[in-house]
Amino acid sequence: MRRESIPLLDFLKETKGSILILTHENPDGDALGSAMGLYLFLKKQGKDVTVGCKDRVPHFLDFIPHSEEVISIPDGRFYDIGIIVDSAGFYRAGAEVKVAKRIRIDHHVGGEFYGRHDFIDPKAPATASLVYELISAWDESLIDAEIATCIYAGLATDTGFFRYSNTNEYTFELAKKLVSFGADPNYVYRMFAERESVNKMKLIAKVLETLTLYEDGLVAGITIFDRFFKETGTDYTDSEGLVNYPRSIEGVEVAFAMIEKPEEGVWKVSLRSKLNADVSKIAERLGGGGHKYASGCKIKANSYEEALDKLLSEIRKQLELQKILH
Ligand SMILES: [Mn+2]
Repeated sequence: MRRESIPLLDFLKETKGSILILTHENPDGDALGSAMGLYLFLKKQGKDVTVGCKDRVPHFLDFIPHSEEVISIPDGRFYDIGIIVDSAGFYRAGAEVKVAKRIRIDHHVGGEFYGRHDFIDPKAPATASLVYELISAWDESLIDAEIATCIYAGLATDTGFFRYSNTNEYTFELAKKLVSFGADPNYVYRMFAERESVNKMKLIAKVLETLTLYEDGLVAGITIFDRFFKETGTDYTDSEGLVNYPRSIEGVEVAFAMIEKPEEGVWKVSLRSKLNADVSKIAERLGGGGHKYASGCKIKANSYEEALDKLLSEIRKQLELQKILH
């Protein structure tokens, strides 16, 4: 992508302040890859930089170079600058942090804006691609194999390993550059996708039992009850990506996964669209957000049935608005 200038670049070059890079809670590959790529690069530039996350690094992302250096927030320390990546706002960190200046690097539509140093482009295939733009415009020669691996992990996971609709000529151009800097596509894929536990397979079996179709097969959903984790010896992080099962069914336009979070008293919902439906609109009406093809929200309800009803009626409304459902 061609840009006139990136105000954040000049700001970071100048600053001598302490920097805290944050990901959203329950980080995915793009959030952690973006944060770690930026962190490693800023360290090489001699900046005072820390990277933090509310949750521990999940097993499927622990291959990301130096991810063991991620600190747990809130940490009580005061930072001059806070940079949150791959998030619609600082609220997505899921914990209070003390920062004097807030900055956002992201590719979500909408969200909170903190000023001219935000670096946001909803057309970017991943937040990691924005981090790449920033650091390559600064000093491409500092991009080593570890930094390239972080960025590649973000790009590959957010594009479904180059299968989703955000995969285009630019995505491959960037991937090519990252491979030339030392990222290994097969390594990243094996580490991310082929280190599942037997317990996770047992979880998938239970979850697929809940698979239900609605609206004559245009909508498909799965439910992950909290007891499933206990029964199979898995945890919340094992629910990542399961929404792709209902999405993969022929004729399905909107897929969802409802995940019970009893400690928060909510149902966490992941929404996916295959072709035309804009699931970000559904998530926004339920207090969440995201992209046209991938969004999420949390639904507070007194029962599972009530949460499901709320969700299904918003999905139906969106399909009607877009004339996908008549
Ligand atoms: Mn992302």
